[in-house]
Amino acid sequence: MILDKNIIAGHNEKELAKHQQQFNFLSEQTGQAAAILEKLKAFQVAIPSWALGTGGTRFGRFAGAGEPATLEQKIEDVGLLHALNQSSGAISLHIPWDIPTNATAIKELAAQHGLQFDAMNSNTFQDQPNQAHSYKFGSLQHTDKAVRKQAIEHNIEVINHGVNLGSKSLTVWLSDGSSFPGQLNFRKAFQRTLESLQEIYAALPADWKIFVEYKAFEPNFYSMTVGDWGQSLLFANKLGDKAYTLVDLGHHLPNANIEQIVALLLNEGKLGGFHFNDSKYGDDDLTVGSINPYQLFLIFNELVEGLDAKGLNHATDLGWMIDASHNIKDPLEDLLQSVEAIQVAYAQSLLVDRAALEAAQGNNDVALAQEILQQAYRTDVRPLVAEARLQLGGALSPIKLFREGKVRAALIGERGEKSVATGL
Ligand code: AOS
Ligand code: ZN
Ligand code: ZN
Repeated sequence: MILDKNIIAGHNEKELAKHQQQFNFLSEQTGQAAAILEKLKAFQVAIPSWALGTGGTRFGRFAGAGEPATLEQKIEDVGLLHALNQSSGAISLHIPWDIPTNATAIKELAAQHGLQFDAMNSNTFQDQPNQAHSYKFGSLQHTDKAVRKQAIEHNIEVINHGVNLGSKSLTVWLSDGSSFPGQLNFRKAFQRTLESLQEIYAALPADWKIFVEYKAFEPNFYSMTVGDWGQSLLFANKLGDKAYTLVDLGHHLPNANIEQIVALLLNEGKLGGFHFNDSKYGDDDLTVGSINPYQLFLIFNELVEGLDAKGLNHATDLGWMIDASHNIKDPLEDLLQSVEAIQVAYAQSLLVDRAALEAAQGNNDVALAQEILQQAYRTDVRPLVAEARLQLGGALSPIKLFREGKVRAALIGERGEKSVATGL
């Protein structure tokens, strides 16, 4: 174990005095630290297996050093994150990148690190070696029934892997669509996709959910068959109670009001969960909270309001996942930043004076409503998030300890400089 309890405790000892001062100040200022701490401590964010290596772009990939080459090593990486922040207690796997050849052993290894298996992800956007049919023109939407069948069977295989690991959900992201006008009959493509999804849905265990992820563009550049939340919601509604829409923050057209989308999906009982990331232009390129933390806060503000209104559990009733990977940072540092950004937005949204906001809304007091939100957003809640980590046995300053503890160097020592992660 690269980071044992003593190393973390030693780090915390050095940081404690300064932390205590900041935390006490914040507690006094907000007067509700205890309640927020309990919620923060219960809140876990799943780490995607494919974000543990440096991501590439179509212009190339600059692999990091000591990346996890096997599923076991990916679990070890998430175990390190979880040891540092005590808030990354789950991993989301992608098949066929992460096929668990011995599910029992993999489950045991994950349990040793305190990890659970979050949503399983299927892959029908790439052709795999020895695959009979190509996904060049789509998978679940394909005009050829044999291609659709292959994609359906793959998804069912992913469910089966997930069952063996104790996962409870399947995320389906489709690259299906068209790149040129005239290429596709939209109505028929939708219908074929629906029928394929229905076959996958029929194979879902009773206590599973299926998340239908949407994306506005790329790799198809004229139409995407699940291109926005409306299309996803149509599929989810037609499929049934176990089907939900998944919101990836980077998958909207510019300036979309994501917080409003989220509020309405949640109200319909059809919000399944999130792929958190941030972007300046599109997709899931950047670290959560790195570009638009105010948007993230506004999303959490709707989530907390809606979950509470419906009597739902913040920690367990939605799927909280990260989906981001970029080229130039150490992926583990990047993920520590992402988890912290999510926790900060969550804590800020818990600070919002709900009663006052409701009153301001009722009185159409626009300026006051805005003041109430910004009062919460402009509060530096990082000491609260750090205190939650401390109470759970994590590190007060995870990235600092990651660096001082020379974690990457230790991983390179174990795996070698040239070890490269499978995946994107
Ligand atoms: C693709 O753009 C989607 O965000 C997927 O959720 C995810 O990134 C993919 O499944 C991993 O390759
Ligand atoms: Zn995604
Ligand atoms: Zn994406």
